[in-house]
Amino acid sequence: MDRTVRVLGVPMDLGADRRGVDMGPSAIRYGGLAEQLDGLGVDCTDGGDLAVPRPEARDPDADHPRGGRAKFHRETREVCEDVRTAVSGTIDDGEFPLVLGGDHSIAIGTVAGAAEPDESLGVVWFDAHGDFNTPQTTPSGNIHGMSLAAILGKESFADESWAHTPAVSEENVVLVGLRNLDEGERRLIRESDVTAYSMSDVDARSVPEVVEEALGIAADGTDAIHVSLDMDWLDPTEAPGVGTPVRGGVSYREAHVAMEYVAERHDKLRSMELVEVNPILDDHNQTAELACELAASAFGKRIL
Ligand code: B3U
Ligand code: MN
Ligand code: MN
Repeated sequence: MDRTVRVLGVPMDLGADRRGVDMGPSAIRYGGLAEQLDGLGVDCTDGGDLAVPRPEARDPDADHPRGGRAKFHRETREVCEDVRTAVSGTIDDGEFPLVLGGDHSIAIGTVAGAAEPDESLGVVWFDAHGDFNTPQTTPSGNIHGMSLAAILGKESFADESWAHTPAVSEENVVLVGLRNLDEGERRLIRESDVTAYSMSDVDARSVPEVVEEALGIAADGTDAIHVSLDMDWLDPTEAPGVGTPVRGGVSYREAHVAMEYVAERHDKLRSMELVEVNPILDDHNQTAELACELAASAFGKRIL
């Protein structure tokens, strides 16, 4: 890859219930991200970590101003606005933003930054969960379970300019690997124009087939694509260090093959994020190291 990668850490844990995901950026760096990319000959700079308020110092103020529940709504907006600025600034400088979470609420900022200036952006969202709850449907009030619905301006998010990204249209959004949906988000996904591949689809077909199709849908008629990789997409035997593990995820090899397909699309890939690594729940930093390996595959590492 000829572009310089700029790593941006977002130690965000306001969007999830379990503490520890704020240490994700450090764990991923410690897991060898720069070394992996250097080994590939990819230039890599580190933009450091953005500031995130500590949840203990704030009132979760769970009410969403337009109805429903969304904990730390104001703080999440502030952090996501900073993420947006950092990501769009990186792109303006001709570099590739690789964002390290943090919980998945940060994607609201990453996608907004990647979508500037006013171009169309396709999104592939690798996740066990739909992240398609809204303040109206959420069972938890946690924004990491609502981030994709926020990006698409669903329900209470409709008029929120910090969250809703009109440059992303549902026809170019693809969820891959679903196996845990709440009833309300399930309905919203089915009513929407996003494409959603559950693990049943992956079983019936194959990871290469589904991922190739997913990337094609995201790339179809768009100017660029963003890849959002929630590490709970993988099976917990491979990635135990995540806040909400769900059995029945993809294997180590399948995840690598998927990222190799992402690398094939490098001409269109504008940004990527690795989220939900929780070192407190991890086994010897295994999940963070795997995240680094997967990033290397996404940037063109091959076995032969
Ligand atoms: N769907 C649940 C749980 C959840 C979503 N994303 C994660 N967990 N990581 C919720 O709280 O919305
Ligand atoms: Mn997620
Ligand atoms: Mn998830």
